[in-house]
Parts: sequence; C-alpha cells; structure tokens
Amino acid sequence: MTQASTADFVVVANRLPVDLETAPDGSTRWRRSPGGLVTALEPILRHNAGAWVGWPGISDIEVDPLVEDGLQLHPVTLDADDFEGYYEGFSNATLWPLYHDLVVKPAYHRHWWQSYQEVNRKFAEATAAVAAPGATVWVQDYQLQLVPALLRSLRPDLTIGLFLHIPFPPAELFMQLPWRRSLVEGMLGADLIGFQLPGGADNFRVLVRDLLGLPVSRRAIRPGNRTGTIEFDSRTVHVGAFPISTDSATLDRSARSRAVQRRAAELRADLGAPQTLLLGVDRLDYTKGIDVRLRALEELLAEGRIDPHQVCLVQIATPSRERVDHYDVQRRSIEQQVSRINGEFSTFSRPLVHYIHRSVGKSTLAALYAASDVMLVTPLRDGMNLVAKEYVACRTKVDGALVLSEFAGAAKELRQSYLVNPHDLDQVKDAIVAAIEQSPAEARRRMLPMRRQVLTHDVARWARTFLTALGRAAGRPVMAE
Ligand code: ADQ
Repeated sequence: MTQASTADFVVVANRLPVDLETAPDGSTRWRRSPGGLVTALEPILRHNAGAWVGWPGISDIEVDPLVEDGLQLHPVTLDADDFEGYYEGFSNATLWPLYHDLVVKPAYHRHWWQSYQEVNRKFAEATAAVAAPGATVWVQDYQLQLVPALLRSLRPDLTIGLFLHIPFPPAELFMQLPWRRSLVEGMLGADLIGFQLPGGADNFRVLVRDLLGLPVSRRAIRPGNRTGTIEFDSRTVHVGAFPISTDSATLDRSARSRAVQRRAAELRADLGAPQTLLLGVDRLDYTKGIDVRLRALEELLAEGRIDPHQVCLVQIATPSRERVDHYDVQRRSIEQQVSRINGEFSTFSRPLVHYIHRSVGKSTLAALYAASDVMLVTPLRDGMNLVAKEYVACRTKVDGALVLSEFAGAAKELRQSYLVNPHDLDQVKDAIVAAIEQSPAEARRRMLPMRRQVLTHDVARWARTFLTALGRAAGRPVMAE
C-alpha cells in the first residue's frame, strides 16, 4: 500500500469498497467487499487514475489514504455520534422510510439533520482535496445528497454526477421533510442527477417545480431515455433515468461452471431433495416483503394448496442496520413466522423453511440461484432489486420462475416474471402456485426474454451510460473507459 495522490475521476460513496476490520488482538486489516458498484467502476477507475472516497466501516478510527490493489482509497473518519446521527438516524430512519413510501413512519429529528449536514460536509471536503483540476466526481446515493452543492461551492471546476440507488418519492410524500428545500438544493449542485426509473426523475422534476418554483423542461440528452433539465442558479441541471444492473456475464459464467453446478446439486440433496425449491435472498429490511412471502406460504400450506412434503423454502436474510428500531421489530416478526411455519409444517426429514441470518459467499449464492425453481422477490418498494436480475443471470438452462413485486424497479424490465402486488396476498399466493406448477415450455417462454434483457443490460453498460450522459450534460468530453 502506498500513499494516494489526486485523481481525474472520483467516486464518493458512504462506504469504501473495502472494509476495515478489527482482529481480536485489536489490530486492523482491510478486507475487500466486492459489491456490484466496484465491479462496474473498477475498469473506469483504473483507466482514469481514479479514487474512491468513503467510510471504512469502523467509527472513531483515523486512517491515511492508501492504494489498495491499484485503487486510490480515501477514508472519511466518522465518530460514533456521526454514525448514530448521520447514518442510523437521518439516512436510515428518516430518508430510507420516507423514500420507500412510508412503509414505516420516518422520524424527523433536528440533531440527526445537523449530523447529516456535518458528515456531508466532511465528504465534500475530502473529495475537494482529492479531485484533480477539472475532474469528474460521481456521488452515490441518499446518504450524500448534500455533497453535490457543497462540493460545487468548494470546487466550481468539477463535473459532478449524483445517482440515487433508492426510489425518489412523489412530491406529496417528500414535502413532509422539514429540511426539504435544503436537501433538494444540495442535489441540484450536480450537473446530472440519475434515478433508477423515469418515475423517480418525474417525481423530482415535479417537486422542483412546485417547491422551488423553477422552470423544468424535457430536453432529451440521450435518445430513448426520458430526461429533462432544470435551470438553477444560472446553471442547467440534467435529470434522467439510468436503471442499474448486475455483472450478468460473470454470473452467467459462474453459474455454468462445474464447481457451481456441483454445489447446486449438493445443496438440493442437502435440503432433502425437495420437488420444488423456493428461494428468497434479501437484506433483512422491512421494505423487502420477506413477511409477505412467508404469510403467503403459510396460508398455501394451511389450505393444502402446496404439499409440505414436496416444497421447501430457503430464505437468506443478511443482517442489516440492526440497531435501528424498526429493523429489530421486523427481524423478530420474521423469526416468529419462520418458527410457526416450521412448527406446523416441517416433516421429520426436513424443516419447511431454512432461514439463514448471515451473508453467504458469491459462489454459494450463484449455486442457490442455479438450484432454485422459484425465486421470491416481494418488496413493498425497491429502487431496483439486483437479486431478481442475479437470479435471471444464473438461469443458464433457461428455466425457473421469478415471482416479482411490481413495486421493485426491476419489474419495469422483467415483464415476463410472475408480477404481483405484494399488498394483494391472494395474488401473491396464486402466483407462487402458478410458478410451482408451470410447464418447462412456459418457463422457457418467460425466462428467455428476461435473460436477453439482463445479459445485454449489465452494470458496466449502466455506468457507461451514466458517465456518457454526464459528459454531455457538462459539455466536456467523456472520460476514457
Ligand atoms: P439493496 O437494498 O441492498 O440495494 P439489492 O438490489 O437486492 O438491494 O442488492 C442486494 C445485494 O446484496 C445483491 O447483490 C445480493 O446478491 C446481495 N446479497 C443479499 N443478501 C445476501 C447474502 N445473504 N449474502 C450475500 N450477498 C447478499 C440498494 C437498493 C436497490 C438497488 C441497489 C443497487 O435498495 O433497490 O437495486 O441498491 O442500486
């Protein structure tokens, strides 16, 4: 690891693509956390002497900039109060529920907002110190919505993009936020603001028109992509939809590999060789509708519409935001549901629901996708939902079935899935039964176009499309890829 220098391309995200871990003896070391974002951005970062600014995952630790595996990493230090106010508080107990249709009630606290402003300033200052003259900066997600304007005031020479990974709510919901004007003005510091869906971009434009009284237009900056412009502070801010995706070719290749195929067969055997294997993979979050699918399953079993000897569900639920109250409530309720179903319907040879409250490795995940007949993705609201796309990318035999909530962004592209309204339990139940009973021909008819979509629209294409639009919005040449 060597000292980092300034960069022509900077990614700013709440988390670095590596986690700092503390060993039992108190020493620290870095562990790579290869998410989809870093996979997509890594080639661009390398070609452009890029840098990543983010929090290393542990509070109260000062870490020097470093170069890890060729990537310049600039850690932002957060103390325990920052973590509580900015991250757990304002990001995850105010903005997260507000942007997900008030699935739970958002909490509005002035000291959280104060902390959010302070931490966003820290990120903006760290970025201003790292970016080379005229550099391109790409700010990620709802935790950092004030960074674009703060950064622009520090460094007017920069080209700034912002991408929101979660939904952007309708104006009538957003208007609840006591600090609505400051937050929107923070975002408008960007040259281009990207949303997952055209609906999010539309919500933002309506909000800006109504809240700030600004003229908004619909000048297209990319044919076929619904975008518009907003005139703000003598600048033109572009707004558009850029649906994110997964690293589909790598997943497809991994799912075809002998090792993953063998692991998939072993998993099915270990699970008692059920006739039908159902799968859920989510962060344990109240927006994901894990409870919805468990309720549907329980009713179907109670009504005798599915046979407990033939069906089994694996539900992987990654621990998430465990100190935020609503997450704890959700976890307990899911665990109760799982035990109730298992108490009623497990056989002596196997439990009905295998509930795993842990993260699993990439190849195990690919094997689970390859092994499962029906994938259950039933969020009440979700920006995109990459799990749905990952499942499709792993169905290399063009079979399997995806039950997908129409409130996930992915539903706009995966039209051939079994689309459901997660609030309509009877519809969810009927879709699960139809998915279990579908013929191989029907499976193929549905899966083929979904695979075509996911394989041709991968995460690298998403990043390229956004950065090309950002270059056009700023009127500068786009960077090398
Ligand atoms: P998330 O809400 O985290 O992301 P999602 O898009 O499904 O939701 O991404 C989760 C990722 O974590 C997937 O790549 C999945 O494979 C992985 N994962 C989940 N459980 C796992 C486990 N137990 N072990 C290992 N890996 C696991 C937010 C938004 C989404 C949006 C993404 C990307 O909420 O709507 O799709 O960002 O923009």
